[in-house]
Amino acid sequence: MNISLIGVPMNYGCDREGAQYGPEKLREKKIVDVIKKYNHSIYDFGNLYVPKVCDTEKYAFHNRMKYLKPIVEVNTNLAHQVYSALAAGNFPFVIGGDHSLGLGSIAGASKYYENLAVVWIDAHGDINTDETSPSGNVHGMPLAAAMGVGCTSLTDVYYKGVKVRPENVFIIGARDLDEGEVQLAKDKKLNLYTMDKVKYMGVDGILKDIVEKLKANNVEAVHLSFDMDALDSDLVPGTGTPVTDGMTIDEVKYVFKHLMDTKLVKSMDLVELNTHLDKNDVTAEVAIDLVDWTFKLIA
Ligand code: Z70
Ligand code: MN
Ligand code: MN
Ligand code: MN
Repeated sequence: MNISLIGVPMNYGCDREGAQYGPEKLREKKIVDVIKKYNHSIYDFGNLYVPKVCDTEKYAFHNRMKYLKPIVEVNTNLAHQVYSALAAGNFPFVIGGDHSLGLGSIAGASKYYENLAVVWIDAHGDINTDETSPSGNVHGMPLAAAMGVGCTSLTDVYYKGVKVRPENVFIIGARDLDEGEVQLAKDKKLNLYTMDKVKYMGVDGILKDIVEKLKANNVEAVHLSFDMDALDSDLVPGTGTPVTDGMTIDEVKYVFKHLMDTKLVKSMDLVELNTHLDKNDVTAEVAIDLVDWTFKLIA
């Protein structure tokens, strides 16, 4: 497989120091060599340009969304990089950076694929809007925006309109949802596999459900978006908002394996590694281990 590696050194979406150094840390940990081990051709496109904006300008662009302008700019460029990579027959692998980059990666993938699904593995839903967000942090909003819900400045990134239909949205591992997110998930009938549901149905049970729905919905491609905080807080000190009662590394690997087995996964994000919060690089090492596993699975 030809892999396009795209770094997004951005922390405007989480408003926390440290998330912007994810790409640098993963390259230091030899992410390129790890992927190459499995006979992939990897093209490292480096990091996207992230404009500098002072924190005094946090709300200069919108009164309820922090750093809106640079987030939209970076994501528009990311979307086009992802689209171009797919058009060239490559697998775009986007490394963050905070999860606001989901806006761009989904927009790029959905421009290329008519009937895209998104599998979002995360302790959070990231389906807030500027109206429901308790924080104003845009990394809590990208998946709502991708469904066409929320402020047009986010929903219209790269091109106007809905990027992914709600029935094609699958959230796995959620256990820290805001009130507005619970409501939206209900209203849109999202495929929401909270941690409670994962425990109740088992990882096999939810995978069976997801694979069936991907087939029933005639899904053409899956964009896999992995937030490090899906893992249990004990495993990932180096992420902005660790949450207890999360997934184990083996559970994540098992989910990845069965998703890759569908042959539908055509693009992926790995986000929310925070190098400032990390302890002795344990979270970075976990990320590298998951990258190793992922690219061993991809034919
Ligand atoms: C909260 C919000 C979030 C990641 C925190 C938190 C969202 N729902 N996402 N950490 N990765 O502010 O919208
Ligand atoms: Mn997230
Ligand atoms: Mn999260
Ligand atoms: Mn608005």
